[in-house]
Amino acid sequence: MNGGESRQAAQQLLKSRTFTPGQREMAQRKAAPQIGLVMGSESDWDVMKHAAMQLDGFGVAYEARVLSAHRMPDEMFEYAEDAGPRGLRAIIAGAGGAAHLPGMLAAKTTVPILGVPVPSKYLRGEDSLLSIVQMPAGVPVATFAIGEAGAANAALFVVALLAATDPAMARKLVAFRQKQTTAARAMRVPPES
Ligand code: RP5
Repeated sequence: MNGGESRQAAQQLLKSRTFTPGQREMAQRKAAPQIGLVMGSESDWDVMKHAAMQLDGFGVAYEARVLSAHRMPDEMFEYAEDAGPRGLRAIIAGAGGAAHLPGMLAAKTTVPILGVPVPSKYLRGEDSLLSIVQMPAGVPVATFAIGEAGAANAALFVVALLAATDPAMARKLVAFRQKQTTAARAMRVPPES
């Protein structure tokens, strides 16, 4: 069964069965990913899993896969071309070094691309950052911080995009921010304790 067929099967299952809320969320996630989470290598996962964790926390349906721009160019273009027709709302793309994956995806789709610079061995990700952020005018890639913070924030940015048309998601995002505010207000440093 290919990806399209398995999604169709999951959608059929969704229509034909009664679910508990948890089961429905799980089935919806399998049925229709809203977000693509792609990266140039499995070695990027340690960073990119921070995006996955945020998407999981907000119950956003996503698919995660390796898509190497220079080792899998044909698959990369196919993925970008199919992204819109498949209903992906955004693609978070992480890459390290000469990080052309986000820009090349952006070249082949108008689905918003969010680039995450992955730390590299010799230049600590400064190469990745400059490769991703310096897109010539006309084909944008929204670029985030190097590493885990960038991955997490790319996912949170996706949540904010979805929240614009999804009130339940908007409420979750407000609660998430409020939790951080509460935690910050409770912070104490040695002179006060
Ligand atoms: C890039 O090269 C990947 O995004 C990764 O950050 C980097 C190293 O890849 P591996 O040699 O670990 O596969 O394409």
